[in-house]
Amino acid sequence: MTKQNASHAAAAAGLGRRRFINTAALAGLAGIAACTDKATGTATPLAGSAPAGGAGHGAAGAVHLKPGELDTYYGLWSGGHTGDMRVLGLPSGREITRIPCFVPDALVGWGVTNESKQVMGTKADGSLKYTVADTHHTHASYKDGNYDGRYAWINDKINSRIARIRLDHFVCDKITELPNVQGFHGIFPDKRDPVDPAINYTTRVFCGAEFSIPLPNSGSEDTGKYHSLFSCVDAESMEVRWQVLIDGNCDLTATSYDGKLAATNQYNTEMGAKYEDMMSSERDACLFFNVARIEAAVKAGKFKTYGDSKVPVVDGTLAANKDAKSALTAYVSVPKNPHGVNASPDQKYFICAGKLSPTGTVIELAKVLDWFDGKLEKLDDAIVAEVELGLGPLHTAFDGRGNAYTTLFLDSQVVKWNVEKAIAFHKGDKSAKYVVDRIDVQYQPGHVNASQSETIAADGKYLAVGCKFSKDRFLPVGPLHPENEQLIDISGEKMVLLADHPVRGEPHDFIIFKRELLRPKQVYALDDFPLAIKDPKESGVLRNGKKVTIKMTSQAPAFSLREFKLKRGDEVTLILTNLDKIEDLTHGFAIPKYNVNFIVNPLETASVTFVADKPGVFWCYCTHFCHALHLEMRSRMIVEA
Ligand code: CUK
Ligand code: CUA
Ligand code: CA
Repeated sequence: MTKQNASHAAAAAGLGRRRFINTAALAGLAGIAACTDKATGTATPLAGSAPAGGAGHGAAGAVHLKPGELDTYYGLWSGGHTGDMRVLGLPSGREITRIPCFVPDALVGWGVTNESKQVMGTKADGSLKYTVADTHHTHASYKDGNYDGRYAWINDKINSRIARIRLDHFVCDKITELPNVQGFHGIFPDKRDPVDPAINYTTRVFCGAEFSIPLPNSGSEDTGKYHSLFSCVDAESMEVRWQVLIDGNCDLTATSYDGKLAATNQYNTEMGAKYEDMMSSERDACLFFNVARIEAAVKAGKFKTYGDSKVPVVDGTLAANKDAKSALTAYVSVPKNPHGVNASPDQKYFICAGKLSPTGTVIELAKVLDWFDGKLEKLDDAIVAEVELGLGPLHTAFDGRGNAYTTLFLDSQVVKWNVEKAIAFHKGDKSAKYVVDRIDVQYQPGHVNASQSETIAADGKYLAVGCKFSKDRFLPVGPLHPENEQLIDISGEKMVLLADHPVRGEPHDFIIFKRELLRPKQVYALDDFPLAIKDPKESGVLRNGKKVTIKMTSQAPAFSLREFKLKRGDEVTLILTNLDKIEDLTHGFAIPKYNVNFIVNPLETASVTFVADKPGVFWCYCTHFCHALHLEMRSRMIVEA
């Protein structure tokens, strides 16, 4: 089959296959007795080449931890529409916590306290700028090619924001809104500095914008003038360092281990406004960025700015980057509306999954660098393999033993394939059997990730698959199903399905890392908070006209102020420091009818600001169970009319 035919076949089969799967699943429900594995009770409506359940396999026991037994891996899961990051323990799949980022959270008072509102961003009247989000991708900071446990980042596609999570406290401490873009999607930190060898850790985070817009965004209908930008955010300051104006759009993002290259796959090189136009070409691109050259261009003043933004924007369009020796960007042609781009742990390749083409494309990074150096004449020769994998390939993970695992959205499978064998096959060795195994998943899988996958320490133990549908996998709960996250044992030659766990929609992406790499602190330091009230004796009500500051501390089972008096109309800021310093001794503080509730962890300080507009007596109470006298832990707010 020629590449062109293959793409057509895939696109056509794709639309048909999806219909088939949906009806097949329904048929599966109707005829469940006929297709239920008696031993496991697992419905297997899809016929496949691999067992759908882990029956009879010793590995299945691995996910059932005994009470009190700890997981061996952390999973950082994107929270989807809930705008948070979820922390799972693996292999159990237990959700341990959620870290609110973009959307208010009632447990901790995220979006209620002044400190969290400052991180989230407010309007002039003090209310939150945004209260919706759509997170897709989460990645963590690196040192020497492995996770270093400092930070994680997560994107909000709706409002083009990037949030940073401090992994010492598991809290979001900064959010940046990217200028000049819409549909910020892919995200990936760099793994070292391209110029200074001493900087062997993450200092940049790359962000791809999926939608193209007019610059400035004037509301123009002429899509010929629309643009996407690729952004670089400083990992420490979280300011946008620079952006690149490109042809086509961005989607997912990957970075090389030497820090020299970042890339994004492009599915809309056509710059179409309708999906038919976006899939009209047989090939799109994987777009590479030469990080050192871009930063040199910025330094030399070769940039523009747009509108109010001061961020330097360099020209990465095709026309301006024809000369390899000075090019900032390189557009490598890959088949039809590619999806994920992933960096192999051997540091050599980026793999682009074909989506509308049934292929995976392997791009050798050394050859892309050769092109930039003028040593490789044809950029497309950087492609060392383009092999058929199955229908609807989306994302790829790695086991550190030379194998790649790619999700096939339309085939509802994960395919395990050997990268070097695929390269041999592509070179002409037709005896090279690069497909090692296939496993059916339930159902259509999007993201996939393996333990430590995109690090030099990929350990090939577990593979998690984010399945977009969960028909007949869990107890019915009405029209909205959870997604089905499946865990697969990849330690052997054949993949073995270990477990399903439901997650609230829709995570998209996640990373899995060894628990030793994270050493979170359980208790804050008082000095972490400038407003900290270090001694209960500092408590009190300070009045300055209508402005009132209440200082309070908590020590189980009491707040330092048993009551406090306000006048109607006072503008109140209440500061609460939890002086309990014992691990896990958290207090809450709720004010009825004032829409206030937040928590303070051991030695944490938080504040809220409100107008005392309702006269009366209000029992402020502790909302977090802390003590046998938890219910008695209160303070009385008296607002005089
Ligand atoms: S995208 Cu969702 S399955 Cu946003 Cu990473 Cu591929
Ligand atoms: Cu303090 Cu409950
Ligand atoms: Ca396209």
